[in-house]
Amino acid sequence: MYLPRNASNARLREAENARANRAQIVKAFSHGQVSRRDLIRMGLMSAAGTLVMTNGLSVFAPSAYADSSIPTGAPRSPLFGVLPFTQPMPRFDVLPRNAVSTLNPAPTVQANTTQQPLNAALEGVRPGDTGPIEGRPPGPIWAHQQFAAFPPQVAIEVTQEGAKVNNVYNPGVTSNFNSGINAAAPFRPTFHPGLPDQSALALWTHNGTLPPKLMIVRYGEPVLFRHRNKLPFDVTQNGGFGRHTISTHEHNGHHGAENDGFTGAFFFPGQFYDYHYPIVLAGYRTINTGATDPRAGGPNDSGGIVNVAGDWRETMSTHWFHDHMFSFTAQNVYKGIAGMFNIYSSLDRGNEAINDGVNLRLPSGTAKSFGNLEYDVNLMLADKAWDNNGQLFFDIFNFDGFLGDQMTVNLAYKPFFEVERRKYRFRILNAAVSRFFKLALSDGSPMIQIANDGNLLPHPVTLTETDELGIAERYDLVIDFSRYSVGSKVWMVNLTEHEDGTGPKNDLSIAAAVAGNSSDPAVGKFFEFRIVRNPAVADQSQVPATLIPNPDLSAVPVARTRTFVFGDGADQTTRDPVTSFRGPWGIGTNGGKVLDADFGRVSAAPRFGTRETWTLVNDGGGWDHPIHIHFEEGQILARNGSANNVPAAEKGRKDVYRLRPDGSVTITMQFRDWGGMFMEHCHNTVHEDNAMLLRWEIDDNGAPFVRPLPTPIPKPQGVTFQPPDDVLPGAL
Ligand SMILES: [Cu+2]
Repeated sequence: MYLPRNASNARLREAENARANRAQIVKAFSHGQVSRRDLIRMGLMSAAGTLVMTNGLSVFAPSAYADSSIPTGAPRSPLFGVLPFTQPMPRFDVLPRNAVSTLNPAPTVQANTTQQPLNAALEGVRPGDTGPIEGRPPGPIWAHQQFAAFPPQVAIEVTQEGAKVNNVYNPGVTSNFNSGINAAAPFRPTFHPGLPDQSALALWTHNGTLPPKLMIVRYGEPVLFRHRNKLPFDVTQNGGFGRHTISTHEHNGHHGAENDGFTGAFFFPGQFYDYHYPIVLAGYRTINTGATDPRAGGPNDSGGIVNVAGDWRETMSTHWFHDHMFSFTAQNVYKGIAGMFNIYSSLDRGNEAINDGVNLRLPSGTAKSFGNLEYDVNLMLADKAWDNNGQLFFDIFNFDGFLGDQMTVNLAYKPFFEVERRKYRFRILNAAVSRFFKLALSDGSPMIQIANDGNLLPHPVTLTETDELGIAERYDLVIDFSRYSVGSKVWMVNLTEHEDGTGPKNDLSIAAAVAGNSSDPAVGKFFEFRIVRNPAVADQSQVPATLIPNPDLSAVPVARTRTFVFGDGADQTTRDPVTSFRGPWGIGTNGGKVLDADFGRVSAAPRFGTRETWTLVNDGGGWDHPIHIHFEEGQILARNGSANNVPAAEKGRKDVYRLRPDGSVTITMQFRDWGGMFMEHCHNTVHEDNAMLLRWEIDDNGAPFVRPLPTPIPKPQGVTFQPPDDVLPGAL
């Protein structure tokens, strides 16, 4: 939410007062000092959960200053004199890959329930209480599936922590591939060196530091990813928004549910949670079980391939991981708890020189056997807002969605990036809360899209403007800078204009966006490429005409079809204080009522080993909902009923499906290899949190699974289980 450029001083004051008033309510609400019921009684909130149209409070209240059609909420974030394109874009901070033996305590198949004294500042803790050191739900159902078959070979540890200086920044490349940044220098927690540092309560990140973290893995090398929650014990120590309990989702991991970051399997400050990522190809139990096809594999340490079982056409590449705390995902991700995850394979080696007939030789580098980052660049796009002190600001009472007014790349305000005259691969993540981005180069030059979401496309798509990236979508774009001369510049431009969080309002032409006249401050140039030199070694990378074809499902029967309608005006039929939430948004399943989220409700339970076809329907109202389905990559069969409506860039496997206004998407997925409870939700995380999310599960693969699964209820003293609050008719 933002004010127009020409807003009067009086209007700015009004907006700042409204922002401050809302921030007070948000704070009181997040601290538990007032309940939703209290707010309703005070006349500040409707029963549906929306803030009422009170002048001086609501972003939608009619203003005394009718100088704009754009809803206001906050004055523009102050820039403290900082100009765009004056700081280098930091490359991601690569997480160290350690021996599993370095983990203390050693990882266990079932949650480690060794007791520890609990900090009395935690909610519901009395002096003398103890609780388990690991927050994973205990027992066989939440044990690591196939742990003996896929023992971890690499350990990666990370914390969730308040902002602090980074003294161990590892960009994975030398300084000349990081725009001259001296990685040995302390890296401050700020969006720009000229802006104030973020406080430890305002910004929460992995390891508490910037830049955001990158995890590097490969097929055939299972990973144990240990998360330690070092957020404040006192729930009120949150800088006004954010929740100190965490569940880390690997988006879109093909792993057992115990590793998926289920929204109700959250853990508390002082606890750790072990996520086990076997990094297997889907179908490993039934396809290529002898691991004889070198296209199904991962890179070894000497340029060769380690074959693995599974379908090579299920190879994935660009993932991300982020908090998935029930009803607090938007706040926690916005606060900084998000990283990226590159998966290397025999096809996508991260070494452009290896010419073995399997490697696609995409832009990357040549120095290491795999995972070269010189020309393979992760970009995390996110719009942010900050208050008069420069501290992150979030408005949790805008249930349409939250928009920031300042563009960041890798959490740096409008940076520049130095490139050589050659091809680069950019793995672009839309990490916004509610904003869509349509990307172009300022001079209208072509880009080649090679991947959508976690997956390389069947064929690359050359374009001058991308589609609108939905929240959580990934677009891998190859840009060839050899067309530019040394010393020149070109900018990445956002063409999609928002007026509010409902979805894209308007797509501008490149010229109109570059002109900078949009009333949406996130439109226009936000990222500068500086072409600084010729490559020292000739560009050996390629973009083959065929990348990864889709798995052939023609012989797999469709066991079930289901329909999910995403809309507002949702009902809630349960009252569980932990699992059930109220909000305007919801999902209707198979013709039933549109329901608010309850992670204790089972909405669908596909049979293990089957294929289903799901149709996701937008209930209308001009909204766009980017729907994420956990666990299995899907293929889009049709948009609005026809395969002809599926654009080329959506013809690969996907995990986020934009519904588009009044649209529907028909997808097909297989449910195999792993079990447990997963989710389906809108990835406009404000919609997700309020409460457009449902639980589905694979629960019929025999012991330890039971049908339906018991719901975990996390407490600092340990996770208990209760029967589902609800099982929708036809779910099982
Ligand atoms: Cu939505």
